[in-house]
Amino acid sequence: MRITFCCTGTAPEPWLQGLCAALPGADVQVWAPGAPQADFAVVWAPPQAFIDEQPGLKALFNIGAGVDALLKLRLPPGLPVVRLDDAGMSVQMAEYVCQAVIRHFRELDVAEADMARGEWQFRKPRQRADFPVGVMGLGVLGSRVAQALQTFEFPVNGWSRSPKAAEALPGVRTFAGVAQLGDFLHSSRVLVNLLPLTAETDGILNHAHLSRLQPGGYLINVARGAHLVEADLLALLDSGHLAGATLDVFRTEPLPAGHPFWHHPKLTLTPHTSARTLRDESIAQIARKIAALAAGQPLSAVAGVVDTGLGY
Ligand code: NDP
Ligand code: OXD
Repeated sequence: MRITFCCTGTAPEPWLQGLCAALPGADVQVWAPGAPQADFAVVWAPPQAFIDEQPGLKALFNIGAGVDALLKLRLPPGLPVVRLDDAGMSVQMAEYVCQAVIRHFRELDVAEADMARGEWQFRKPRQRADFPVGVMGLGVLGSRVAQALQTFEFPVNGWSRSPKAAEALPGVRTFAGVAQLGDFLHSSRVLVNLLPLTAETDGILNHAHLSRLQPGGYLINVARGAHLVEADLLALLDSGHLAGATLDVFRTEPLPAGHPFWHHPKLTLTPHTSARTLRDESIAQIARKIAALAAGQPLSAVAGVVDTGLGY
């Protein structure tokens, strides 16, 4: 079995060693133009030339959860695309989002600024009930985040494309589809975005939607920069309808010098780091799936197969 590795911006050696160790007997090579045909590919943002030169692939394994960049390429019809299914990302996302919600709710940012100025000030405790958190996207990451927020006793709402059974997310008030988006937003003060970037969700964090959040709203965008209409966020921060935002992802990454987000007093920024791809966990997961497919198991036996029509 031949496996080709084509991951832009990733040092290949440790991945090759890990894949070879997990799949003894497999021939694992870094892709270069003109490389021999492989059975399976492990990819992140590969060039179109890679896809065009590898028509014999049986499946593409993406070393991330989001496949928006991969699906922009012209892929052969029917080529299975498999994304990372958690692989250690959901716990990272849960800790990142909980810290952002708690930092805002407990006004820890304000306390840190006070102390930096040498001011010792107590503030009146705020009511948790006044900070319902809405999680957009109730998949692998969003559902873990929704559960984690409940351990801190925040009221939690969740929104997805298809309705969720009550027992799937106990304690979470769920909403589904475009018809219930307005009610979901209106019921939330803090909004966490964990949607995939698709034709339907591009620009979904826009003025019309963000202004439906309760007054003093707060945005946490940990999915993709293109979900957010940046000028609309700035306008709602200026008007005071939104109290602030924590942003981990941006339309252009790295965030360009001089961008108005850089020194905005109401924004907390991190460099696309809320849930990192963990190499060992990812190699173990991908190797298990490749072994299953190579042994003749059906695609339905593998978690994380992307519906390329839906875009996630
Ligand atoms: P999943 O595919 O498991 O979950 C996607 C969720 O979004 C599902 O609940 C789905 O609904 C919902 N959804 C999709 N389209 C719509 C729509 N049009 N309207 C309403 N809901 C919709 O993805 P993951 O949880 O694994 O990952 C989510 C995203 O997080 C990734 O696509 C990626 O962009 C981002 N990410 C960011 C990282 C970072 O470091 N910042 C790291 C990893 C991921 P349904 O349940 O009905 O299918
Ligand atoms: C991912 C990411 O999609 O790191 O996995 O953003």
